Amino acid sequence: MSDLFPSRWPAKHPDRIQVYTFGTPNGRKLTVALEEMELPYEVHIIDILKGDQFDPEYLRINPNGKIPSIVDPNGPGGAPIAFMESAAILQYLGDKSGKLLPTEPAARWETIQWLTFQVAHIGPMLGQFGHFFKFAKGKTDSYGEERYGAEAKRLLGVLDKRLAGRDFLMGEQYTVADVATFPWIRGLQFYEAEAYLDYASFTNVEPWVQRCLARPKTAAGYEAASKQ
Ligand SMILES: N[C@@H](CCC(=O)N[C@@H](CS)C(=O)NCC(=O)O)C(=O)O
Repeated sequence: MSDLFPSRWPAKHPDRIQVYTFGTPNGRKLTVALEEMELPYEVHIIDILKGDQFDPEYLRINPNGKIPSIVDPNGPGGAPIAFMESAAILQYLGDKSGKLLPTEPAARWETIQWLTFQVAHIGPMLGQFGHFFKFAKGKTDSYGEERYGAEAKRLLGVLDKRLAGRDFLMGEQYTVADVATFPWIRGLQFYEAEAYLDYASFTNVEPWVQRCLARPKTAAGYEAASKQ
């Protein structure tokens, strides 16, 4: 068995990709991708509300103390590999499976561009917005909510424009860019922020979220990040 596996979360199926995650938007991406890619995997719940992400055993595979992470016992050259950062992992899994990441160079780079847009903008800005809008309510003045709310709306506008006339971010093809992004938009329900952000006015966005979730493997993967 690979000594990369954190011993606190033993693998029942050490031959499968081990996923360390939690039921948040970032946490759901990998299980959605793994279902769609039909790669065998095993989920370990890292309870970030209880501080599991700071366990030294977990920090060995994710020095940044965040979910998600993976250990693939059968990495490049057949050697085990552990790594963090969902965009890197999604590209790795795309290459490994030959699915959700176009191989034609122009389409591949455009997909990576939208994937990067998610990790650089959608995640950090909507995450900060959710913090100030839901969790810090009454603890600060309205500055944070207004600043990140304005940026969240601007980003929803960028997505809305991109999705006009397209089924998915890359058009007809469902890719890792969709997998990374739609859980964040779905997460606005959890923040109860739809009215504040005037979400309904971004008319191309919710139909796209529904198209993603209508895919049986995506729906299964979306739930899998909260089940051990
Ligand atoms: N850029 C990272 C972001 C990961 C991230 O922010 N994860 C959050 C959950 S959505 C986390 O682990 N938070 C725990 C903490 O901040 O202590 C990725 O895409 O993997």
